[in-house]
Amino acid sequence: MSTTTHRVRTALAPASNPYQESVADYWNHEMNPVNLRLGDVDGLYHHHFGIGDVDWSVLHGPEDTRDKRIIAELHRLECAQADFLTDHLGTIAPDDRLLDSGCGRGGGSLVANKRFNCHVDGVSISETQVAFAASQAKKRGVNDKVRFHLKDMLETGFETGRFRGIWNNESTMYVDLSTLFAEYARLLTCGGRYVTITGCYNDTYGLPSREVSTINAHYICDIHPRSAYFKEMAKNRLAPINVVDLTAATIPYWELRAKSSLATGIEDTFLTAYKNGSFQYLLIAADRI
Ligand code: GPP
Ligand code: MG
Repeated sequence: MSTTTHRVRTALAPASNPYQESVADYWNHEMNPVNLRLGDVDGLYHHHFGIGDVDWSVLHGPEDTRDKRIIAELHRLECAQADFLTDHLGTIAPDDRLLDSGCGRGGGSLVANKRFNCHVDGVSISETQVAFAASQAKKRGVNDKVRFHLKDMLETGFETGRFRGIWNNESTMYVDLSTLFAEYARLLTCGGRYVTITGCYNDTYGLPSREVSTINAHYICDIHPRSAYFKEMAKNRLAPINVVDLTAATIPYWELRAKSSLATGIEDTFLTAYKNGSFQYLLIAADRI
């Protein structure tokens, strides 16, 4: 029976092994209000965390609109994170192509298209996410330039040199970096830009802390050490141009989220991991040389 299930799923999705199938299954069924209700604010559905100072006044005022104020504030901080990533993609022309690698429900692709009026391809191994993202692009009337594909970021099948820019917004912890960056070295045009915002474990702490292990178990991922990003970039023609430690900037987001009715239970773990120095939230931008 389980063999049959496995065979049917493999035929539908590009997930290439049981691990990827379990990740696809998580995202196919994920319906957290902290993602859906924030996205409902303006139709930008994100799957990343926020940065910047919190307006703590949202906790005060009428009780019946408290949730609404907190949702708007958390969404503002997640949108600020998406804007910050987009700022690091460099100069992008309307004819250029970008790859949103691990696109989730597609919010980041819409942000980049709005900023540059460029082509964006988003890829995910979750059928549900791809369908949701495509419907959002259609709703906004940008589906001529923003397209979503059921594809494995490690082996996209896109042609060599297609992209002026590629980003991962909190999705590199689902894949092997050496395979990933080899694919990006192939997909990026020479001089193209790669940007990632990621949670990584801090090499100076030692090995992954209890909190990092808890985060891995929560999202079924495998958080890499900070050093692995630079080691694998250097091996794959990606030369870092910017590294920004966003750890302090993301803590207020988690503090507000922990106080909200949308908390999923992982908030205190993130706060402890950031505060004990075992975990860092980084932006890394690199040029394809
Ligand atoms: C964000 O997604 C989280 C991930 C993509 C995985 C882990 C990220 C790290 C930085 C370790 P989400 O928005 O769906 O998560 P949540 O439901 O908790 O808001
Ligand atoms: Mg979220």
